[in-house]
Amino acid sequence: MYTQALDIPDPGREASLKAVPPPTDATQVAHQARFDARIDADGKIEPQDWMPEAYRKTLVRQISQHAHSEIIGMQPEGNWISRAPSLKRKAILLAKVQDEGGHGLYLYSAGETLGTSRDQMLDALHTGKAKYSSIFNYPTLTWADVGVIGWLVDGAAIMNQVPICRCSYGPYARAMIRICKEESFHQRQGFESLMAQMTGTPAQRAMVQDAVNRWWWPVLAMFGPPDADSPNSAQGMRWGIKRISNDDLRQKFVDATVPQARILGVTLPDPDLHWNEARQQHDYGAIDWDEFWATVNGNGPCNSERLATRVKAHNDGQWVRDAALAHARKQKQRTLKEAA
Ligand code: BYC
Repeated sequence: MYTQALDIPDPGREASLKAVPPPTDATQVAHQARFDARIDADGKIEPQDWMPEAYRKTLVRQISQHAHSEIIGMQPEGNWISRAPSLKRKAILLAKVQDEGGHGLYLYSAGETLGTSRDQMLDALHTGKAKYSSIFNYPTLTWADVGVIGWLVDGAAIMNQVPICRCSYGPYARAMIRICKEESFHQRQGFESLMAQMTGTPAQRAMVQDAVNRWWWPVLAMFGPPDADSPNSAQGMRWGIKRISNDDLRQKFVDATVPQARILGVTLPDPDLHWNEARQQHDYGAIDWDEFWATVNGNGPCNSERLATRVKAHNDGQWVRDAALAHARKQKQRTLKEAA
């Protein structure tokens, strides 16, 4: 359903941008030149390789935010597990939410290869310093929301994440390959669940339409600010971390989703959404960026609830971490005793 094609922008476009900050001595210059050559050749940077501090910092920022999004993203759907309408839907939802937790763990591991500990990343999340995707600060009011998250939120996530499979940082790129395969299943189960609801009663169809109306705009904003207002894009593209811009991904998503909405029989809530014959793409209406920034900055409908739930889960799990550490200490002592 989603293309694996990667329309990488014209390499000449960012040719004048170089990694920041500029190197300070001859050794640094040589390291930087090797790094730039590897990036220019579309090669991979691995954890043991020299890399500019700004590249490392950008990756820690993006990978940890991505991991946090997966972990916080378990909540909106997780609270429907006990209310799923059948055993089949419950089993699917359990597997999906568990997958999201797994994605968070692969991504924390990828982040750790850059020299930042999991505790540091979690601390940044729990103290509100780190960002996570704006989309998970919206409530799931009905069962249809769960299907819409699969169809639209996972659909947008795939669109954004497939290009990251070719990210210049090896551990992140490799983690994304497995994650994208699982996201693909998530997207299809969401579509299939909505299809079942759309062939149900008028009330069920209305419930799906209502969920689409509430999620459509936040999903479009999920791709990030317009390119002109995206401070990290140019450097991210130069480093091969980001392959396709926020606006280009958003456009690809709109173009892929319109025919799917038609098949489902739902209306996308945008009177300005039209096929533009000249551009061979859809035009769409204005996104409310004030709402996006308010949500990103902690003032969305569920920000405090999401963070409080996450911090409580972490604190409630302290005894498990303590027990695991105590067990590891005992094992070590036993091994030392046996060796003595
Ligand atoms: N929400 O310069 P920009 C999933 C921030 S979860 C919040 O364009 P960049 C799933 C941005 O961080 C998958 N903040 O930034 C799980 C930056 O602030 P900082 C989630 C956002 O990095 C459960 C500022 O705005 N996917 O699939 O070049 C159930 C300026 O932006 C958002 C990922 O995490 C946002 N939506 O591009 C179901 C993908 N957008 O950091 C599904 C990985 C922007 O400078 N991340 N900001 O303070 C990325 O691809 C990029 O980081 C972004 C932003 C496209 C998100």
